[in-house]
Amino acid sequence: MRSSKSGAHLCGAEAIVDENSISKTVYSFVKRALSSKRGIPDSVNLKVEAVKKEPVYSPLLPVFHVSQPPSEVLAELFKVASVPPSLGLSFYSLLLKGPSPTGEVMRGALIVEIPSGKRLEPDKFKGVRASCLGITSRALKELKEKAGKFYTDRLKDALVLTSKICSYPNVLGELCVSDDPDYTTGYFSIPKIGYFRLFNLKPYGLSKGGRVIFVNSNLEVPAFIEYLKEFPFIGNSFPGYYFELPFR
Ligand code: WAQ
Ligand code: MG
Repeated sequence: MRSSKSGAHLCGAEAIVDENSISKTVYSFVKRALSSKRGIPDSVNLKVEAVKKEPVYSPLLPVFHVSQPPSEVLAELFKVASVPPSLGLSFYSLLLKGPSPTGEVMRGALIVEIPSGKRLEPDKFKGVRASCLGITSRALKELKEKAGKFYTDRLKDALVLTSKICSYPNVLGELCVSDDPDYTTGYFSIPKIGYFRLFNLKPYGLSKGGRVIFVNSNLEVPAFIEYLKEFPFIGNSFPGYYFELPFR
């Protein structure tokens, strides 16, 4: 699903579900589009497609609940991911300003090459959108149990999305700031290490945000984009929800 107003992106969502859940899912996506805090859309697009490729089943990344303010940990997280902190932080600022050339929110993610800082996404207005994302009922149950009161559906969606992104060779990490004015929680995730859940990542009330995928120069962009769009990825287990950082 994606919704827009006067051509500007408002919100989007995608899921792999079984046949019995199609109507329910379509209904919930329309409801989500119409209740977005970013505004009332004048257009909602929905696409329902059969999964054509054999899905890849994979464990989700573990989640680290970061209690420190983002300003105290972001630089360290960038270092762990081999992203130069000054470059990482400059893209964080860009997300808060609106990363499209006109300062608006993009529908998809930026792809940024490290160490050059060059933007590799072919369309700088739209970015690259990942799709074909699913989670098994067993993995969802594990996630809900382990996250307990910290579980939200947003966490589920974001964790599946970034676990797919981080499974691709030559990805170094992904930074995400929601574009919803009332959702100030975001994350930085690092392949094989985890999803670092960051609170108060942006000022309350700001309708800006976005995603940056940091990659090294060995990454082949067209194949990566095809992977993000076309290859079904289904999370089938969840390692754990932790309150201490895995380093330090
Ligand atoms: N593929 C690529 N980029 C996307 C996608 C996608 N499927 N969906 C969203 N984006 C980009 C797009 O530029 C949006 O403006 C931006 O990300 C933010 O999207 O509690 O709510 O749907 O741990 O606003 C993460 C924290 C919440 C969850 C993320 O993102 C938690 C969120 P939003
Ligand atoms: Mg949003």
